[in-house]
Amino acid sequence: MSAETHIASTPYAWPYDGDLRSDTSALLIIDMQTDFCGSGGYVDVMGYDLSLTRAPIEPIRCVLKLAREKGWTVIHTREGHRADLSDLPANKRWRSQQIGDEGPCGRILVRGEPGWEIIAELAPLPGELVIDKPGKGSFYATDLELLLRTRSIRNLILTGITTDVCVHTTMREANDRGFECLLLEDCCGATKYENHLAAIDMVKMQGGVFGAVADSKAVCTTLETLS
Ligand code: C5J
Repeated sequence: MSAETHIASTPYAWPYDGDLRSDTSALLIIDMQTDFCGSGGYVDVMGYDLSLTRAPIEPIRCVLKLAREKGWTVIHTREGHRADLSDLPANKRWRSQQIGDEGPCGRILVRGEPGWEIIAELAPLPGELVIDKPGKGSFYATDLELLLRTRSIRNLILTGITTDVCVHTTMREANDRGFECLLLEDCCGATKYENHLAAIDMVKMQGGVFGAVADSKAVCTTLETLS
């Protein structure tokens, strides 16, 4: 192997083996949909502070710009359900009662509705992979793993919302599948700031139990040097 490349991160310099290459790395942007960070969307309707889930928009934009320039695989995800809600488990429906209701941005978390769309600032470009998922994890009931394996992706940088729910679930799923994961703390956000901090902290335990944590600046500094 040629010289090792690492991103400054905690609790270890990521990736563990220094094998960071554009063709085997992917940027994952999770659920940056109006329903989670836009006015009139699901999170807004529930009364949470939108500034918390909107905070990662600009940092993600910076990383996304560079990842695109460097030819990384970029993958966007969207949480949502079929119009007839036939893929909405009864217990999720019971707990998340607004799903399927008519809201200011159309039916909440229903595929094809305005609120379900990825926000304009982070809209996928033609050719970028978009994963539609009915659950919190991006691997469950999707072809994400197949797409990653087909492209020989080894390293995954995770961004998006919310840190403690869909981002964390996806990071755990990815880690168990052997993907080397890096979470960018300023590129994600939660509906409660303390939960965001706790979710970040959990990753760093046990020598990096699910991977490592860095920020957008550290990633951009290293990406600039990659061919
Ligand atoms: C939630 C998500 N929080 N994208 N979804 O229900 O984290």
